[in-house]
This record gives sequence, structure tokens and C-alpha cells, in this order.
Amino acid sequence: MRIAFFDSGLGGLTVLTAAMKKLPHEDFLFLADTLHVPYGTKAKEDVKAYIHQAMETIMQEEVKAIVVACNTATSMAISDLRKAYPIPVIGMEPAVKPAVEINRASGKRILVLATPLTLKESKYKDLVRRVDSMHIVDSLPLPELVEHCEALNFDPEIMTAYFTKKFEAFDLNEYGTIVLGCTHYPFYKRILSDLLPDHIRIIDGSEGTVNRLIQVLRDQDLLSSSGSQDVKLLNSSQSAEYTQKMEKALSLYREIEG
Ligand code: DGN
Repeated sequence: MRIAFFDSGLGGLTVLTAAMKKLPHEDFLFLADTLHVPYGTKAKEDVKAYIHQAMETIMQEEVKAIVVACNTATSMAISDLRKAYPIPVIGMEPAVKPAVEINRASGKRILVLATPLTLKESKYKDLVRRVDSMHIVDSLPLPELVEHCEALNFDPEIMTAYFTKKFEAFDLNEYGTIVLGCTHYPFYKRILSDLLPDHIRIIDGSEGTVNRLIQVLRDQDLLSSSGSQDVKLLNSSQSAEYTQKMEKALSLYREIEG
């Protein structure tokens, strides 16, 4: 049985890549909800309905666990999904907690980049309230970045100009860590690290999610020893062209990650 990953589009491939590094004997399925991408700028109730439709599609396949590889979907639906489905459902969390640990000693600030919906949700606000006792966490919504990524717009010049404009209001010398709180954003890791001052660390939530996935599979005796990293790619518009885009994006990101 496969481990399923789900996102509105290409973003979750960054989480799939992190899982593939640590789980060499599993097979995977990835569903991109291309009919409804992007989620992060849409109405909450609509997005919830899209997420449930996507989960139904996944449940028609032979899967043993589902990773909601999307911060936006996790923040608005994860507890409902856990109640609704009889297999483990693992979500994302912006890596604010590790970022606070990293910056505790230096007192440098943290900037969380995510979709407007993620940053508006109480799940995110509660997380910051819980872990940010030093009040060093700021956030910056990047509503256009998912669409740039979906268009495979990785042109360093265009994207450097985009980020430079977005960071204009921030004194980056005050910051020690940038948290990528949307699974699409790690595609821009290299461009960001070329642009940002050397002392800034860029982190994302994939590692935490993958560690949790492994722990859940182990606890429930669901780890496989016979899979071969076969990846089944699906998209809700059933577009062969989009499947090719997913293949391209996956190999590009696997190359970024080395
Ligand atoms: N990849 C999604 C996330 O992590 O929030 C964003 C998807 C979207 O549709 N905005």
C-alpha cells in the first residue's frame, strides 16, 4: 500500500522529496488538486469542501496513510480529516518552534512566509502564541508565490526582484531565520539563499512532518520493506500535461535538495 501526499498543486512535492530521502522502501501517491489551486487566497468554506473531495479521491486508491502536504489545508481541516478517515492523517506545521529554538540565544528575529489563509488561521496564531515568548516572530504573506511556482517560474532575475520588493519593509540584519510556511516555497530556497544575508537560515516544516510520518507508521506497524519508491502522480483535472509538469518539478526539486 502506498503513502499518499496531497496538496493543491506542486508544493507538496517538496514534502514528498523529504519523505523519499528517509523512506527508501515505500511506494507513494501524490494528488495535486489542480482544479482548485491556489487554496491560499480563496474562501475558507470552499477550500474545506475541496479538501474533502481530494481526500475522497485518495481513499479510492490503496493507501495506508495520508500526508496533507499543504499548510493551508492543514490549518483549516486537519482535525476534521483525522475524525473522518480511518487511516493516519499527518499534517504540516510552519517550523516556528525550531526557529525559536535556533534564535533563542541570539535574540534575532524570525520571519514566517506563508499564504494569507495560513497566517489568518487560529492554528497559526495559537502556535506563535505558544512558542514565541520572546516576541521575535513576524510574518509576511506571499499571495502570488504559489502561482509563480505553478507556472514553474524559477527565473532567478524575476524572482529575486519579486522577493526584494516583498522584503523592502524589513531590516533583514535583524533576522536570524526565515521559515517557509507553505510547501510551494522551498522551490525558491536557492534563489532566497542567494538573495538573503549569509547569517539568515532558511527552514521549512518538511522534516518535522516526515519524522512524524515515520513515527506513526512505525507505531502502527505500517512501515514497508518491499516498496521501491514508485510514485503515482495524480491531479484532479486529470491532465496529462500537468502530470508532466509534476514530473519536471519533482526532478527539479530533488536536484535542489541534492
Ligand atoms: N502548498 C500550500 C501550502 O503549503 O499552504 C499552498 C497552496 C495554495 O494553494 N495556496
